[in-house]
Amino acid sequence: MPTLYGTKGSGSAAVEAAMRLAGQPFQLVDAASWLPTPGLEKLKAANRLVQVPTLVQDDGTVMTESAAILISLGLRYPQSGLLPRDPAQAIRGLVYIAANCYAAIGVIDFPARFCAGCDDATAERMRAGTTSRLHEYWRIFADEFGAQMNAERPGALDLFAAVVSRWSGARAHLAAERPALHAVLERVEADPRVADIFRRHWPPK
Ligand SMILES: N[C@@H](CCC(=O)N[C@@H](CS)C(=O)NCC(=O)O)C(=O)O
Repeated sequence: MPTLYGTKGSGSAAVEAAMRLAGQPFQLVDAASWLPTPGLEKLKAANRLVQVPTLVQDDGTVMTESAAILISLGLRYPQSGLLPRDPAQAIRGLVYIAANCYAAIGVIDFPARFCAGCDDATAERMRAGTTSRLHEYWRIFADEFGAQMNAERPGALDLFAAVVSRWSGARAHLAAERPALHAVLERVEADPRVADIFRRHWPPK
């Protein structure tokens, strides 16, 4: 059985949901760079960036990078509907989220990695600037990819957008600035096939 390394509220939620839609069982190991769990050493061995999601296949093959994992699942399990029949624009959307939105989260979470001799005030300025840019990325995503989103039958792009927009105030920003996309994301999370996964990662307040 494949092993998925991840933890609550992290990007592993998108891969969990995708594996569910693909009908593929997997073992979930609670691990993340900031969590001293028993799974941490194995995560470190599998992924030198110590990031989740990390998916290790039965044969030991390691898959990292959310967009690549989701695309590979969509290709391997075409009946899952994770990718549309002509997947080019969905792949573009997945890479857009990974390259822009997810990367910005890395700066917001760990500013000192990107700033030599970073002091607290500089880290805060980096967070503020990157958050503002992140929200712009989401407005552009709504305008460029909103028409491709499919709340009726969520695929990889829908799941990834729902998960990554959970962070750094993006969802509230979309509610105010792009309510149509916000409504679609809420419906994606409520899909009965994956709703329990979203509720476990982000329990309703
Ligand atoms: N490029 C990776 C980014 C993954 C990532 O940053 N994951 C976060 C959790 S949501 C993480 O593990 N961060 C810990 C760290 O960078 O130390 C992807 O697209 O999957």
